[in-house]
Amino acid sequence: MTTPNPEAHGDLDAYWMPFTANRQFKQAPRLLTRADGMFFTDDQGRQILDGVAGLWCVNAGHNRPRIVRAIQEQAAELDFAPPFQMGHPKAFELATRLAALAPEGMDRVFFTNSGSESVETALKIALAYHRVRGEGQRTRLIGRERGYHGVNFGGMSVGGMVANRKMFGSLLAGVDHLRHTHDLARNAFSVGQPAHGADLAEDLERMVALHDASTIAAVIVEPVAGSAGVLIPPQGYLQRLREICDKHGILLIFDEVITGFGRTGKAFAAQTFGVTPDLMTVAKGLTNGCVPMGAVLAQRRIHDTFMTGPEHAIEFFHGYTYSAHPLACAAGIATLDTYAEDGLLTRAAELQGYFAEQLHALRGEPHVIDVRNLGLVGGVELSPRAGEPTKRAFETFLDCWQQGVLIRTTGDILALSPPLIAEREHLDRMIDAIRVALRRLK
Ligand code: PXG
Ligand code: PLP
Repeated sequence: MTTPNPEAHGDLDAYWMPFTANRQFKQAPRLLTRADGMFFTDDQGRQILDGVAGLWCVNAGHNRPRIVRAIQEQAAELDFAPPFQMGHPKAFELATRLAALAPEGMDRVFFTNSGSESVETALKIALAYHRVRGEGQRTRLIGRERGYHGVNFGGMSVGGMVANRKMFGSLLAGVDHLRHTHDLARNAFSVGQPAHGADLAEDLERMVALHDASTIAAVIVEPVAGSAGVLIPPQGYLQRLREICDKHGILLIFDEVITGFGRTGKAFAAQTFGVTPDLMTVAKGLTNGCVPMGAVLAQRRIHDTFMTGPEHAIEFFHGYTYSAHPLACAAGIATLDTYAEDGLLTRAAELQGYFAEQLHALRGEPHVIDVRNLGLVGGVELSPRAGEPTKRAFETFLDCWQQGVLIRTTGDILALSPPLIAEREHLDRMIDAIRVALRRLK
């Protein structure tokens, strides 16, 4: 393990770190100082292979010249433009480019600054949409157990990760949750989409029976649940959710913050699974993680529903100071150019066969109770150590870090989501590091 040496790092006290064991971290800090391509460099000068695209966001790899240049030039040209009642050309350009990538019909784009803000925005669009249409009694929001939709109050309320919810009071009223689809008894070691669980979508019918469809505004799910531990949707599940939503006039929101921008083998998971939602939230890969930015993509019919009333009146009372920030727009355009130039939005589809084969070879290693994959997303679930849940996964993370490989953990699940520029040798090295770590883990 890294030798604690706080003196070498200056004062670490002031920074209250997010989603981090602060005291443990500050005893043995892991500090990244540079990044290029598939690798970080740490403050000891070690090369660290990035197995998680930063935090599921650096899909084109680090330090891409086109994106760096775009940000530098934009900062010198137009540093800020107020987004309310004003615009700048790159905001319109990026929206048009996104609309062209999105599923058919999802061609209206609202900009935010993160995945969390995208979720709040999508929930507000859903509520306001029904109200504008004269169905203002549709106020109920449905999420799913083990869902992650960011950390703001709406997203936390529809989210389903207990640790992220339990400290924060009563949350939004009028929220209910579908059951999650994780079922090791029936689906362990599935390659790609598991066979069992489409029936769980029928939970939505039960909610309709309980609350009545006329009270339900929207359902929000991640097409592939990331933060809760890489849960791949069972075959037919998302299709069934779509059908039930259509039957009852409920909006379907896909939270594509992780799955967007090529992670599953097409631009969006909606396209991979052939299911088009009404609203889609994105962030992360939108700017390759280089400048904070998110967006909500809406079906044109939803946007157009708002375009009523006097023309001088604001149609949707929502927005952020930094919506469509010029630096973010410049980074976003350059990112989409980079994805197109390198064919990255379909690269996961090319690599996923090899990735699946190597990842599933971890079956049989100590403590491994499941391996899951889709596109360039991988999950390895470990049996928890008795009385010490999450420790096995965290120790595996630390061991991999020592070996020069960055992975993610959540609970006792290891997650891999490498940049889409990964070569086979990078995938091999990530998986080998996990294998080595598991073999010496208690
Ligand atoms: N929705 C989904 C589906 C996400 O994965 C968010 C919303 C929130 O995005 P922001 O940009 O506000 O963080 C996310 C974020 C992990 C991990 O477990 C994943 C996320 C964030 C932090 C950690 O690896 N996803
Ligand atoms: N709080 C105050 C006092 C503000 O004036 C504003 C924005 O003007 C906000 C919060 C919201 O900030 P943002 O637009 O960056 O989300």
